[in-house]
Amino acid sequence: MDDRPRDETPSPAPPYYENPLPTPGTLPPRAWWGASDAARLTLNGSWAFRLAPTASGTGPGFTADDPAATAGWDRVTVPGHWVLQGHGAPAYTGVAYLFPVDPPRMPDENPTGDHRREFDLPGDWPADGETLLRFEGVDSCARVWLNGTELGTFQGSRLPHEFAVGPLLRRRGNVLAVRVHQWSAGSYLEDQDMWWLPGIFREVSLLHRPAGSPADHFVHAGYDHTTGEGTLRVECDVPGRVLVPELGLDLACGQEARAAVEPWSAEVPRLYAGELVTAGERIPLRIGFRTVGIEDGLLKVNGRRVLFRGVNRHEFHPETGRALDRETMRRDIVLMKQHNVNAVRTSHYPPHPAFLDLCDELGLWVIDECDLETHGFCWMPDWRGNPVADERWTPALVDRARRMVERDKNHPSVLVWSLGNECHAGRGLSAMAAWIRARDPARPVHYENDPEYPDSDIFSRMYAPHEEVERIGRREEEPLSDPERDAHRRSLPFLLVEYAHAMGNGPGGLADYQRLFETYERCQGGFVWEWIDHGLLTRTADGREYFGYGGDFGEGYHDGNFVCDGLLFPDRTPSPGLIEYKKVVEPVRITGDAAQGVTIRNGHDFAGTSHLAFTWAYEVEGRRIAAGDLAVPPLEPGHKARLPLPAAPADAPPGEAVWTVRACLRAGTAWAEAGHEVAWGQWPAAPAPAPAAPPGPRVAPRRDGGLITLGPAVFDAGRGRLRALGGLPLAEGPRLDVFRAPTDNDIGMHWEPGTQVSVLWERIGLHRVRHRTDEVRLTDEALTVRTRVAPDARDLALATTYRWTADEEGTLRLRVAVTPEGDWPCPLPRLGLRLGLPAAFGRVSWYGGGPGEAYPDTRAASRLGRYRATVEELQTPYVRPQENGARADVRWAELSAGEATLRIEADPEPFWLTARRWSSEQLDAAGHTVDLSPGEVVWVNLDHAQHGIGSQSCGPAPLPRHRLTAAPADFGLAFRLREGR
Ligand code: IPT
Repeated sequence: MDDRPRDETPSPAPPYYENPLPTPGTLPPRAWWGASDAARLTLNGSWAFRLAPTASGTGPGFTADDPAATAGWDRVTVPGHWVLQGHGAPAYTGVAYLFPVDPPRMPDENPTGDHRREFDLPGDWPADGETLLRFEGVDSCARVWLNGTELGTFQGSRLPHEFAVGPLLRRRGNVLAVRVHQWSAGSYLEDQDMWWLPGIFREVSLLHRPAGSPADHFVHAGYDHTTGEGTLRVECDVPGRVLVPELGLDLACGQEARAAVEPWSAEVPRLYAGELVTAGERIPLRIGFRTVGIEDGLLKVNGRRVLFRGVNRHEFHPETGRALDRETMRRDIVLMKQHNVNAVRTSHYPPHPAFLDLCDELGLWVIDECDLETHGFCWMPDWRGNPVADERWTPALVDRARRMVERDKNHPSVLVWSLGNECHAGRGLSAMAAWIRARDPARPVHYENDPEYPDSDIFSRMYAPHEEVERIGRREEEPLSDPERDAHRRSLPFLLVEYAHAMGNGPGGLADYQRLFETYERCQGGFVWEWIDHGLLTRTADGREYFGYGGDFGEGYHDGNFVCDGLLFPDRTPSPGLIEYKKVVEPVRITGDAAQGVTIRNGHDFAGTSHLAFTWAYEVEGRRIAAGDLAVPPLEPGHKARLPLPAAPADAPPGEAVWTVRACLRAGTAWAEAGHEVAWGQWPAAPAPAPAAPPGPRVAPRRDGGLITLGPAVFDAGRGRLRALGGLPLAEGPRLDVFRAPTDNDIGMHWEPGTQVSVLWERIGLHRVRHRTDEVRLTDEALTVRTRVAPDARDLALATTYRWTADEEGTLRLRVAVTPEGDWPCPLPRLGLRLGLPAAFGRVSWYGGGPGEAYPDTRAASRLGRYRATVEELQTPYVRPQENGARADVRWAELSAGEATLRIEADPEPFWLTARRWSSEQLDAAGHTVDLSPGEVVWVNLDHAQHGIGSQSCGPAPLPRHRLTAAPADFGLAFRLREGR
């Protein structure tokens, strides 16, 4: 028993890393500016480093200039994370804290990295003025010494911190020592769904502040859409002048000027170069005139409702984690612009400040989000202990809001401040919102996670199903119990701040959401979750590369591949999801029909169409027969035009004909070359042609010992399975297949409504169905094989009849009839045939949907054409292997090996084509891409139907019309083997 007199032993003050209060010592936050004429010195580079298991560190002091202080230390690169440089390991959890929840305390195990760097000042470093030491981002808590003197400590990983260091600096031999703790009180505020990655992961620099230079400045640049005038006022703490030569402006700080300007928008990111001239420093300004606000229940920029075609972006690189170089930041924005993305939410922390410069320059709407998430408290009753509801944390929360707003306030791209993510509700959030509104009344505030939205100017939801979004669009959402709160929420514009969870194959249902955004003005679009898979580049023992996810780094507790849910693969190759998104959100809609010509609708909010060149093409069976330019009159935003198309070419060959009209950039931009395709439309040029000529005279099947021959085909007589076609032995003859390697969306999340289909598939045993042959019947016309396909332990079955016929030209035809028996409790993954070809059949060409993968609710980008690919190229390398690679609407496909070609034709229903060098079961068993290796067989799936993809890995299941319900079905295919080219 503890019998110490409690009253007499005051509990010791918490160590700084467990103290949630912002520490004195750092300077007040201020705007970030990339360049000025004041001197700077980067301290990035190679630093001495040692890792200790606890917060007290190990070994002798390292803070002063003892040359032996770092004897035996290792080195790390700053910016960087030590766990990605051979010290300790990264760890991934989605919601859970990786330490016991007892705020603000931390366990003894608190990996602590001592960093030390020596430096000299450049010879011309000014002797006057002040010098600041600036950290752009340290995860999660730092204690800093310069030349043996402690400067202070700080928390707030994705936020800048500065110290005044002038008097401590020496010309030569400075020693900067930084102790970084992985865990701190601040970690309770940083429970974002991402890798836990400690370290000095953004720049460290010395900034000279000349006498008479400003501590801060605030550019206010508005736009009055009724007059076309911009207003400009720059606040500054020292006297100075603001010059904008292009506008002939020369005004004093604090003074307001008006001038006719071109406004800034994400679509037309017009920036004016200016300069803030003070006695001590000239600071370049990049001024974008724009006004944002909520008006008539809508979020408007420059007087117009805007539609967000957004993505949630984490900062991520597969080798350097959250330490990103400028090229990578630019690459992200270029890829976004090329894929018609116009908005970014900086989930869930302010990005590297240079990213926002690039958003200003290249044009993206930004929701800048504070470095705040306390999601892990959701597992305590009523979110007990949640820091946002505990006023001891309020100063830390306001400090974070302040550091974000002050740093980023001068970016025209930043439209909205977001308080943070997934913190539920609490007064701390209100304190943040109040501080922000007082400091910057010119931008709306967003917060999603309090259902009553007391602090938000936007009604915002994540992963809401389509029907809920539609209800909100109609302003018919379920009322809140408090009428005042309800009235407030009802008055707000609506955003899906996260939707369409892009984990693995998917997301499905994008086009169905987009229809709602384009129907209901209150629904102002959304932000796909998320931009990039956070897979870490990893190697097998024998050196093969793959992307690792949760659990691959020895973590005891982890959330697996939930960290790989982006539109880009970790190496920044676009996934099919991004290609689909590009099509779904294209800012120009091109539709048409054979009779009426083409309709072009400009869906931009600000831009006209004169930057686009339109072309038409007339294609027959995927071959271009005629093409030309289409003169489209300039269209204002929201306007449309209907235009005639030329007469169909008289000499066109017979066959299926389509019009394809494309809109491409006329001239190169900062993010794409001239000719880059922005939008397209395609439609039949004539009613579908009559079905092909009826098959020629049929040949009769013959029984020949244990075999049956039918024209070019040989079957085994016992089971009626196709063995060979025209001399080509099949590894496996076509038979019914309803299994697919569950996608992440099939596996789903237990908290989502509706049962996860993969669980049902597994329970039923769809991955190991049995085939029973009930009858093999020969008639003069056909070979008919009646079978029953059924899983073990159930009375469910698919009665399946194969009817084979052949004609004298050597074409083998198959008609399949499927009738479900029993009560199927789940949709079928797929319904079609699987066959196995020898491994040499590695080249594929097809006429159908392409070039990329498509499924019933991810097929907007699939365009009818003639395509070719190798079997390898048909694979989509999802970080966790799963069903992938289907091509939609296939009319015919040819698989070739040397001189031999197997042609498969729709007869008449188009089919889904999939080919891979492993079976669906092998695909299912693989955990990583390196677990798959080519076998002796090319497995081909020819599907009559596929189940939709949906977004149930965090969101709704496929919509009912994309479900593949077990029901009677009937489909046909024709096969022919050709030797020689
Ligand atoms: C939502 C989070 O905001 C986001 O950070 C990420 O975790 C995403 O989900 C899923 O990948 S929260 C969700 C559990 C509703």
